[in-house]
Amino acid sequence: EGVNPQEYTLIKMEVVSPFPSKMSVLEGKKVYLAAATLRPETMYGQTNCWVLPDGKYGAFEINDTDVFVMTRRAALNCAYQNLSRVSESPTCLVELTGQDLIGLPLRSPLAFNDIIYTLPMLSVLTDKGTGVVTSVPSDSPDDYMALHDLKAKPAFRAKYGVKDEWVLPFEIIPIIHHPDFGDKSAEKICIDMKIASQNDKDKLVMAKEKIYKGGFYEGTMIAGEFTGMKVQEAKSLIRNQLLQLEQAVVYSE
Ligand code: A2H
Repeated sequence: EGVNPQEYTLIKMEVVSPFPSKMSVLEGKKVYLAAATLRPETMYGQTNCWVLPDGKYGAFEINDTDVFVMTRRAALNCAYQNLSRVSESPTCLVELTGQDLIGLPLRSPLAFNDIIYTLPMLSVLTDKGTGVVTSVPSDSPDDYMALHDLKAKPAFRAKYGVKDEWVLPFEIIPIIHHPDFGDKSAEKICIDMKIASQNDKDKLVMAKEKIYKGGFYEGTMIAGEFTGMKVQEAKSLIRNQLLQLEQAVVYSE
């Protein structure tokens, strides 16, 4: 936030019913975890969704049918961007914690996995975007290390009530060829730099600096409808398609 507004694409990750008891008041509505991304062209590689376990979220009315789960801060921004049933006033149908959301099964646009799960990531910020992040471990070092931690550490899964079947079957999906780091650039840089966990913040900052520019400006799509196209060109086509099919909305802050 500040003087330069950031424009995100909010990906509508649909919560599959039946809903858990804490969300039963939402039954009959279309409920989405609204994930803020700057890289809509990576959505083919989604393996899961991230929330902050201690974070505060709510289920907010967007219009007569749709409900978005996100932070209240994001819902207030939405209410000034035509993304609220009542203009300029968010309506919260139920308050939820990140922990309440863990394990929710989701259907997410463009994902090759039919169902993906909501999982804990400790680096999710609740004062950026919606506090909901979609996970693409092939191309995001943060996502790669957070999924790696859950896969490698049964005690970490147990701490947050994460079932094995929400994590272990999900493989890294190659979606972008990076000229220097290959087809799973985030995995390669994390292994090369011997990053130990999602808490290895300084190394993760360096890892991101090393791969992001090349992946975006010189990368090539190797999955989906735009296979063979430069990432930079595919981005706007994929984004427009998501917006047109109402699988995503524009959000600024
Ligand atoms: B991006 P910027 Cl594959 N807390 O989406 C932590 N991270 C958040 C967040 C939050 N509240 N909200 C969004 N993000 C992540 C995909 C992706 C992203 C890939 C590669 C790079 C990348 C899959 N995760 O971002 O600080 C989201 O992750 C590189 C910048 O606003 C979002 O886009 O610049 C990105 O951070 C927004 O970061």
